[in-house]
Amino acid sequence: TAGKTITCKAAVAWEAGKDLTIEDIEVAPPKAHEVRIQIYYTGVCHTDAYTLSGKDPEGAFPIVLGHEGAGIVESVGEDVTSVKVGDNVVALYTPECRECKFCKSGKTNLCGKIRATQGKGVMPDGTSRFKCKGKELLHFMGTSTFSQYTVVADISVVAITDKAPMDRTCLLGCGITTGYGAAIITANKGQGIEKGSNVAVFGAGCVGLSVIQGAVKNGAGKIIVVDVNDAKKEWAHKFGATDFVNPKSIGDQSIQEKLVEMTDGGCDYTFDCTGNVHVMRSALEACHKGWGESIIIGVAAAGQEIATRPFQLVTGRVWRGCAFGGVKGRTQLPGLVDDYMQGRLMVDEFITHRQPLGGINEAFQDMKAGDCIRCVVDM
Ligand code: NAD
Ligand code: AHE
Ligand code: ZN
Repeated sequence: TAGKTITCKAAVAWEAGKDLTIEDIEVAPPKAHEVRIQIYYTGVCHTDAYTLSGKDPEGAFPIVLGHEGAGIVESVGEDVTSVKVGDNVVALYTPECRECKFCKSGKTNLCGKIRATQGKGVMPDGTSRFKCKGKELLHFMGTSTFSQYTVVADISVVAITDKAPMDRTCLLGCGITTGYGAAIITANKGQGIEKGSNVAVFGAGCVGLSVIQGAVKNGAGKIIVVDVNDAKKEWAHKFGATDFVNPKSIGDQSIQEKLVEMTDGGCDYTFDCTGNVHVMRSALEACHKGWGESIIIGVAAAGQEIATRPFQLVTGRVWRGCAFGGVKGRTQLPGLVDDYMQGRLMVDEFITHRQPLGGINEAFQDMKAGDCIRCVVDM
């Protein structure tokens, strides 16, 4: 198949707000510095639903969504040296070129090399590798994992051990890595949460539960989970939370007052894993005066803004945020896979639902129901 166009099935989003449709699409061969991957499994993340909803200012259609995928390299274009045919890989929506200003800064995992074209839904040369019914389809987040074959830049993929099951490793392509990395890398300016820190995690979905795992790993003190869904209490404790608070069940007290009371003055670290801007404010204001740090992970729709009194920052609280947990995918993801293989990182536990590719719209429905942590789609 190398060098030839492949026709395969993909879930296509033709329009915002509409169901995806399974189509036969044509996937062109990879050009120089590109890799064609056969996707075996993909997770469905809230960010896919966010872009499909039409609320993403970068969202354009028709598009092949999906960014939490694992598969095997089918072919490579010229000058690709980082992966080879047959490698088991995870797609990286946060690439790592190791040569741009961002990559060399040592201060961030955001890579600047292809961000502009990635945001426009095209490959680095400005064109698409996908076609359906004579129309070009856009790429999504440089990954487009809702297709049986996809083409990505060589800096947007990492090889991992073939011993790890791909129906699990796909989840390291976004949700799990994002929360875990936010706790062990992004917090405390790249150092991660210190031992004994009191932590609050707002939202116990895949991302929030992964923050808990990172907090446990770094020896946090209290790990308080805040969620409006009481069914998340059991989940929170399973992953190592020490306390659970439903903000709807604390009477007249605000959630920030409650957390400040529970932690003798405020949390050392709080994490927004909801994407709700009001929650983000509570998370900041639940921080300890003088040093408490709040990390925004949730993605909020276009037009939404965060607010707080500047006094909150004047008195030492810090607002921070991250994409992909601050993790440098090509350098650090293989280590996370090892952690999983050695039993140091829970992954299997996140999979509550499964669907075949034909059931991908049900996967979106599953995700919106309160009992789903992650739905894995078998491509
Ligand atoms: P999820 O829907 O599975 O989990 C969100 C949780 O928040 C749910 O348990 C829900 O009950 C809870 N919640 C909702 N409103 C709440 C409120 N007002 N107070 C407290 N809890 C509330 O979502 P997820 O997959 O874990 O993703 C969480 C967010 O992170 C989404 O916005 C997603 O788009 C974003 N995300 C960001 C990155 C990144 O790199 N920054 C990566 C992945 C996901
Ligand atoms: N296009 C959106 C931004 C969405 C967003 O923030 N995406 C995160 C990853 S979410 C994964 O589930 C991200 O990587 N951000 C950094 C970046 O460079 O996009 C919008 O609102 O414009
Ligand atoms: Zn995601």
